[in-house]
Amino acid sequence: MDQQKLRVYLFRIFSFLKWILIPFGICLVISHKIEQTDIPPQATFTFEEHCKFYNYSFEKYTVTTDDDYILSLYRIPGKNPGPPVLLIHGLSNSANCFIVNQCAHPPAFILADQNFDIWLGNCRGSHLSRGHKYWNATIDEQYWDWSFPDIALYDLPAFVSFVKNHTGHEKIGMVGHSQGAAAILWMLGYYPHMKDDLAVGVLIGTSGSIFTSESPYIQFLSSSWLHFLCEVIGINVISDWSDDLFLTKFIQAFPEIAILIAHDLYDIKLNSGLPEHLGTYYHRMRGGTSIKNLKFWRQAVNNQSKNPKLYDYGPEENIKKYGSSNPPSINFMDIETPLAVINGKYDLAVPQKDSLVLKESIKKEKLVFYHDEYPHDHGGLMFSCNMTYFYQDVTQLLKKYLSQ
Ligand SMILES: *[C@@H]1O[C@H](CO)[C@@H](O)[C@H](O)[C@H]1NC(C)=O
Ligand SMILES: *[C@@H]1O[C@H](CO)[C@@H](O)[C@H](O)[C@H]1NC(C)=O
Ligand SMILES: *[C@@H]1O[C@H](CO)[C@@H](O)[C@H](O)[C@H]1NC(C)=O
Ligand SMILES: *[C@@H]1O[C@H](CO)[C@@H](O)[C@H](O)[C@H]1NC(C)=O
Ligand SMILES: CC(=O)N[C@H]1CO[C@H](CO)[C@@H](O)[C@@H]1O
Repeated sequence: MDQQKLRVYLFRIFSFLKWILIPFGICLVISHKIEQTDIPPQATFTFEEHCKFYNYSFEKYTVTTDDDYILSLYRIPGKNPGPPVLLIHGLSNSANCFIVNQCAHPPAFILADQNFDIWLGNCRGSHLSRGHKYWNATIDEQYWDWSFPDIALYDLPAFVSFVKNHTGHEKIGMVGHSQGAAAILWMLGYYPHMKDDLAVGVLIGTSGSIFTSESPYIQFLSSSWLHFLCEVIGINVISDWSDDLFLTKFIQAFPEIAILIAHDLYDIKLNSGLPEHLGTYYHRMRGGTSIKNLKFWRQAVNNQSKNPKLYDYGPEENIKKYGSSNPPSINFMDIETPLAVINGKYDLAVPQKDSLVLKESIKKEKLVFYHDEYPHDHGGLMFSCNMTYFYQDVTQLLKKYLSQ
């Protein structure tokens, strides 16, 4: 081989290799940067550590539902515990969402400071609530055979009953965010007699029946191809919590990308938040939810109805499960408990027009408060740097109805 040929040969090899070496080098540099990124201690606190750090007392209980799920229920009694208030978190989340705000006093602490006895439920599927009498969530597929109506009709009543028994209070207050607020609504629509247990339900950032979410993330989670893909691969749980910190560090290392991705649920500019908080929110907030639950929400999106239905298995299976070819439906007009509806005007996940439908779906005399103009988006209702404005209203409502 003469030198000329060798040179051409080497040149070709190099031209080819650069397509591998350059991206490989870039990946190395990026992953090094991510590895070297520091994350704040709050990002990895447990719920208990978080309470301790901010000097709030913490208690933990377990509650078994009528369908054998074993859930964790947290309590922040505050210094001078008065009437109990039960907080319910949203989709694929956990009780963490009520304490993790990094730039303002978080909701659970605001209410504890006002001498409410704060209880926080962790609904089934959340990584803080994976117990079951018979199934192991890690290995038994059956554990994940549930959807939203099961949270509303089993988890919430179990929490309410436990809190009432433990505190001896006849009636408690409830506050829910997003899916958690919808669960309160469904529970009360299905069990109107629970007016005897609840003094007031405060529904934050929820749409009730009509569900036309404009958030790309929510649309992604409810897309049929995603559910199909998960079924094919055999995944039962999505958006799960993990103790791996790679993505958290990635968010911390590349805040511009994180801000862009978070934008549709939590717009940093709107909420005057700091990019370095995003990693903490991301790590602490993922709870995990079942694919069946996402399928349920797709059904809800597809069958827009003022009287929403329980999970639709198809006519034949419905007869076996429910005794009729159509799933039972919920009528919010049956609700006899005072309700407050609170929404943000920049919320893409629950647009104002959905909120207005909810307003019309509840008996006028039971809708004791309605405000859909708070200057927040969906995440801002929990993590805005200015929580005083609307939490003053929440506190006043709870005081008014719990002192009766
Ligand atoms: C918690 O209390 C300790 C002791 O009183 C105090 O030093 C600390 O600053 C408090 N922490 C917070 C976050 O307020
Ligand atoms: C569930 O199964 C996993 C994997 O086999 C195991 O590590 C875990 O201890 C089990 N959990 C319980 C509560 O038995
Ligand atoms: C609360 O007390 C009632 C009456 O004693 C009992 O039936 C119910 O199971 C209790 N609920 C819980 C969650 O402990
Ligand atoms: C909080 O928001 C309210 C309502 O938008 C506003 O009036 C108030 O000035 C804000 N407070 C701060 C500290 O930004
Ligand atoms: C009860 C009802 O109308 N169910 C329909 C909801 O939408 C799905 C499509 O996602 C239909 O298959 C159901 O029949």
